[in-house]
Amino acid sequence: MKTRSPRRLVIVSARAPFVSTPNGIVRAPGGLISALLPLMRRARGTWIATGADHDACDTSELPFRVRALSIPSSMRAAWYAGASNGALWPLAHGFVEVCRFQAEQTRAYLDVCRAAADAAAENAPPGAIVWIHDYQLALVPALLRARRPDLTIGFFWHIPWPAAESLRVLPWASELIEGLLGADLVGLHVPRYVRAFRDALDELGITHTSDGGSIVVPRGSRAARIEAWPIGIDVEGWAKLGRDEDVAAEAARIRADLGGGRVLLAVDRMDYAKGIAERLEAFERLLEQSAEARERVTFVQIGVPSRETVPAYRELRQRIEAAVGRIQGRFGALRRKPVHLFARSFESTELAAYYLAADAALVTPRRDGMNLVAFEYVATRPRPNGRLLLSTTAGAADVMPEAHLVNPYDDEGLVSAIEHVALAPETPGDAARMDALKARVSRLSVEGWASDFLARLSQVTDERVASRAT
Ligand code: ADQ
Repeated sequence: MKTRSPRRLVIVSARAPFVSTPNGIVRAPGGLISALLPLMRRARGTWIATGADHDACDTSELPFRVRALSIPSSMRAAWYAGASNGALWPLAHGFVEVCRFQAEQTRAYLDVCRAAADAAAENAPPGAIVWIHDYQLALVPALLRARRPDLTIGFFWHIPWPAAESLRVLPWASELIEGLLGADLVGLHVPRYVRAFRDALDELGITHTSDGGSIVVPRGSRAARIEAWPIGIDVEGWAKLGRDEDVAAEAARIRADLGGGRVLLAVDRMDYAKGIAERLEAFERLLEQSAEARERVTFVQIGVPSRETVPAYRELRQRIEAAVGRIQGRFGALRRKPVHLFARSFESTELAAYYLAADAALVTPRRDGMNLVAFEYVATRPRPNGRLLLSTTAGAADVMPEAHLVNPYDDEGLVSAIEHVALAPETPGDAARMDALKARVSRLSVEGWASDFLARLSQVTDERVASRAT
């Protein structure tokens, strides 16, 4: 698709592009921020962040503005730890039993969305493009549309779209959908989620039509479109790290330190949806069953702590640490540690060294909107070696069919899939799979994703204006 530099752009997200650290203000981690920053620099627009710290928003030296909203801490907790991560997140990932719906939290969610919509309305010049991100801000499109019908509004939902059956338990499902339909274009990662969105519209009796792969929902004189826009990563950035001599030397040191056997790697935010505890338990069963695994296989789990104000996340951390301690106690020896857990954030050079060092990456979330680690592992490897084990329930599985796919809910299947990627003798088929995966990932650049989404947003709005004029 032809890309053009977006003009008059406003981005609304829970996270700010910068964070304060003990070493000063630095760019927030993650590919999304890296993709949006160059667009924002060119557009000289405004970035509105609802969950940011104010110190990190003094951007007088930048060609764009960052506005952190002042949200009282109790409201912020009810919106973020409550409605967003205690209700919408588990709902979208199929953990309905974990969901807690509390009226006070729903009110806070609405209040934060309203504050974000007000800030966008005040900061957007006439006819500007506003791009809103993620499930923490799903009501913003309709609230903003009511205040500023002149704007072009895009929304991207980064997590799975919930099945209609799950969505039925959300007391404000209809408000959620109506909130999103305030946008001109709603992006989801894969066509499977677009189909689930269509089911939700059917459940609520909302009229819609199909146009190719997109759903069109008439809303008065305009329409909202729902489409699949698979996100990517900074492919060249990761590939460059993979070719770096220092990174390669560090990878060799890691392998040597781990004893020279087979190395399995997992990298996640510590989140129950990522299946970390179940993966460790499956690895434990593999060690029970296989003497070869006990002798030769080491599993490295890198897990950055996350959302620790939410009880389910604190419990998860304990479960993970208990599993690691148990495995070590049962199968470890003075000079042999079968599992290593790093519960902290890594620099990208460090991560790249681990990606290079690993014979296989275990990307086995219970459910995941996409999963960027699967892409990063593949992109970092200079040669077509290594194996990727990937859950069928991650969005990434839809765009990486050559991975070793596994159903993470099939306990025995998970153990044998881990055994296969760890120990099966290498065949020419392995290189062919990795070559195919590398070709797929090379087409998934996050910068292209962001500029193509914005170009599509301008296009659907131009079509609307043209059809009104005829
Ligand atoms: P996340 O749930 O955060 O994103 P994911 O897509 O895996 O999940 O991205 C995690 C990112 O954090 C990766 O870039 C990874 O390198 C990095 N990371 C993880 N652990 C780290 C550590 N210890 N140190 C440093 N970096 C670490 C949400 C959705 C996903 C979707 C993305 C993008 O839940 O499904 O793919 O948004 O839309």
